[in-house]
Amino acid sequence: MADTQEIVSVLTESRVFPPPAEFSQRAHIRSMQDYQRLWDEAEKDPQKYWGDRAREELFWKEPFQTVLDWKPPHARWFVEGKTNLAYNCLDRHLPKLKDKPAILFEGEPGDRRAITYGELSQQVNRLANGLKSLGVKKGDRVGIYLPMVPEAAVAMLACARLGAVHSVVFGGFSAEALQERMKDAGVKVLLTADGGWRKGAVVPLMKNVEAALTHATGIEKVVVLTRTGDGKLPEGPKFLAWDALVKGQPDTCEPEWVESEHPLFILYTSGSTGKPKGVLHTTAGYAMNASLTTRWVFDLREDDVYWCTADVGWVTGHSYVVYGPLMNGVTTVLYEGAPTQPGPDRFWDIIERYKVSILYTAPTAIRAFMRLGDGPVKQHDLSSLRLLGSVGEPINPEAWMWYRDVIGGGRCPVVDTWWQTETGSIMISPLPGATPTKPGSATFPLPGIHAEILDRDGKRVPRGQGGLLFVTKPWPSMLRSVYGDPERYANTYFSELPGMYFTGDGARTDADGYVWLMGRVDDVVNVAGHRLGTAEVESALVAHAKVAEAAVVGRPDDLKGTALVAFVTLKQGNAPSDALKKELAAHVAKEIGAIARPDEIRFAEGLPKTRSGKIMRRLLRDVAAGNHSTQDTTTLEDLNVLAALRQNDE
Ligand code: 7RM
Repeated sequence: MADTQEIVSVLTESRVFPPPAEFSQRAHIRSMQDYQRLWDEAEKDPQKYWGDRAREELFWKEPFQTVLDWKPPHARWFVEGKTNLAYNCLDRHLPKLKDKPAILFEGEPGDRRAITYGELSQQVNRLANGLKSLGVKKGDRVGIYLPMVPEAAVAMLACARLGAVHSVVFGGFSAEALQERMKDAGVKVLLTADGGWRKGAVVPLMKNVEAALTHATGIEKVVVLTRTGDGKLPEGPKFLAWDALVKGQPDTCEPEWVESEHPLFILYTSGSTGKPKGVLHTTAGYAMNASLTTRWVFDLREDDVYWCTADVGWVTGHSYVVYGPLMNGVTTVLYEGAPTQPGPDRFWDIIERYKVSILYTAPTAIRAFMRLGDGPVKQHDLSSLRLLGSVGEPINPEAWMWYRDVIGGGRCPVVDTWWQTETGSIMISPLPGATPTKPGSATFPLPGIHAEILDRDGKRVPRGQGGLLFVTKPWPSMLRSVYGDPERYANTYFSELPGMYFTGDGARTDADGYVWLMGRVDDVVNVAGHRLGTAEVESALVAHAKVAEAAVVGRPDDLKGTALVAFVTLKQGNAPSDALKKELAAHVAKEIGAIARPDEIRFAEGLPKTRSGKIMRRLLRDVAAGNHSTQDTTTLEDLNVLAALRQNDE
């Protein structure tokens, strides 16, 4: 791990946006005093604070006696309690919300379905009964490899109803990645589809499943939803049509009342080595935190139409497309396809038609829209929006301002939410009715979340100075283990400072105590003795009028230790030139200081990204250094991008 004792933070942001008065008046948390009161309560008596939240947030079949049993690094929350997550998402709402849309679905080709809470409940129960008929029991692992269709949510909820452990694999992953994950998780039944729609083409899910099954996986049955084709199944006794499985199944299925710590899901995430980690989450603590943070951070109201654009294959899709919104009884929008299919205004069209009130998306998408200009946005009435959220990577102030002004019409608070697959739910974020925001800052940890910026000896770093982001006390939705590898769990997350969760991120606070994320600590570079967060240099570059996107990495340098290499994509209508390189270098020097001036600028048509849109800086480091990477590229969005970057080698 990088030594980040003195990460130099040079980006300063002086704009502050207090929450609009009308927003605060109606909000769940209305002022910084309210926030502070909750924070103090949680700090003073965490057992009481979390115990109260758990009782308020969830239906308990049997109450818990012990709020927390903490034997670092192992936590057990709400120990004796029993509950069921599907019951909390569906059954308890039915008396009031049976006819309210739970899911508004739109397929990429334009097909639409509104599914009420009552209908969703029926579908979940039928599938749960179908899975039972295949022998799926409490604790069995079920794989889910589906496009973004309502059945993905149905599948997750059916597993939760039975106490089966789901492991969703993003539909964009390859056969190889799927096989590796299914094998590691010991999946018995896989729920998939013939295909899904993405960018006007079919994603061949079934083909990938067949390829995965040519290797050992342990999968006994594959249930296939018809989405894109004619419903023909592959040959063999393993395959079964989804429709046939649910047909004639009773639409009631008694929920399995599971212990609080019963495993809920395994979700694979990349680590610093090639082999992905199976992050394990359990039931009650996860559910409580997902429910609470969705309501507080997005300030949910009964009549909200809420749209989180993440795929269910990512943790954001788990917590903020499916479980969080459904536990709160709101209407959640599910869109299958690409943001700019068939045209650059698809998102804005969806928002206008469904009167979306809350939009939660990723900086990479925001920058892509910015690159297309304001035109496509202006064709639509976005006045239904009242709140905007961002997640996945640091959002540069320029994109934040564009999001606020152009998408939000200057009226909607922006919540920049920091969290991870491992944390299960949002950890650092504004509360939109309370927190004055600063573009680019995730602001403050939520009540009860002890996010602290420390040096390697565990000492708090002074304000303004960068350090390592730790969570120093357990929280209910924390991961419980790396599936099948408890040692890796302890080593990856709890070995930097004993008993404290290490996030892998660098961060700083400013003079007002606001938290600024500085990227992964392995993205920190040391240039001529100065440590810089690469995100800050990127942010400066993106602030230039001609730049669409930028990724900055270090390259070994005889003189400076590390030289800065910037990969830059330009906004439409701008051509690469040596003059522009000079202009950009000067711009960074002006924005941040000479220490941050890139030593080399390379123009690119695109940047290599993971399927979830994170720039793969490791790969870029290899390209910058002229190495041919042998790294795992299974999550790379477009291998052509990488080939092109290598060809540009001078
Ligand atoms: C939810 C999610 C986690 C990593 C995390 C950070 C980065 C996420 C923000 C952010 C700055 C944010 N889970 N990250 N959100 N960085 N500001 N608001 O993305 O497991 O896939 O990624 O993403 O580096 O460690 S994740």
